Amino acid sequence: MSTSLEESKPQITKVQGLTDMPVEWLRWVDENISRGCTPESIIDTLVLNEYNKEYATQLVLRRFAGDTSVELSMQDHSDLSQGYIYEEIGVKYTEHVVKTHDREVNVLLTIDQPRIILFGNVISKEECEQLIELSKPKLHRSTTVENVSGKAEHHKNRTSYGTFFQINETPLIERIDRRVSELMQLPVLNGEGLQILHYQIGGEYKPHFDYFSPKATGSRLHLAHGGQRVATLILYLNNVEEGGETIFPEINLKIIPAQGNAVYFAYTNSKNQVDPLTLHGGCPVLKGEKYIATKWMRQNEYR
Ligand code: PD2
Ligand code: ZN
Repeated sequence: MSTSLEESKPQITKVQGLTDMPVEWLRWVDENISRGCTPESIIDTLVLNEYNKEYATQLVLRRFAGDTSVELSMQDHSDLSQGYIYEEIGVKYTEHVVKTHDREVNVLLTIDQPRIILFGNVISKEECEQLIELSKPKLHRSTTVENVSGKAEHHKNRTSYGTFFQINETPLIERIDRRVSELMQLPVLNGEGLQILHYQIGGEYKPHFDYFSPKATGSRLHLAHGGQRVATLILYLNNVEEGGETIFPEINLKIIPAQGNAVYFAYTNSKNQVDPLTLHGGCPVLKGEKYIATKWMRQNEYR
């Protein structure tokens, strides 16, 4: 992360409370976002430069979400208490067992804000093993989306190896695509292809959002096909001896990978707002290895 703001530093008002952020610092925040820095690292630097933590957090999360209009004056700050409007988006199960066409899935944990569900028994041990074996010959270093150009790039924030399957590519993928679509209550065709990810020791995916930053120029290309991403399902294909948890740092939630379980989260409402509380990451694997399958669902049919 670049922190070379030495020349502009003297002009910066050191604040204890909330105030406007000088444009040089706003530019610095945006540059570091497009470079792929984590929100935490940017916030930490702002705090080191005596910005109020809450102010810095709100500003950085908003700009990550693409809201570059916020200069966060004192008046603006009153809006922050409202922020993302929670609607009845995504899936909400009241029953403890959900029946899909071929499998009964357990609901293990639910959170409303942000909308998160932990499922158990989503996929069998045999299916997990088959997915892993099918993916092995075609795993490649994973990429991230660069905010300005929208191009896929290798990035130190994401050190997994992955591959995508086409929708309904094989009978196994077809069965899982259908089950996942039933659980997520969105059409199979709204899904991006099932992605398999493999993390070796030290492999991680630093905290990020799965949605495309609504105002970043690099998002345009991605939003043009199928619209915004609305929800994610991460299926755990093996048990990890140590590390490899999926974390939601904004709400201090850590999901331990357990074969057959899956974590669901939804983040886009009908106003096209995206929920910054769904910031999430994959912790470094400390012992063993980690395989997951990820399904990203779009607003519309994805092609
Ligand atoms: O591997 C994970 O736990 C993880 C964490 C964050 C996967 C993803 N995001 C993803 O595939 O989007
Ligand atoms: Zn993710």
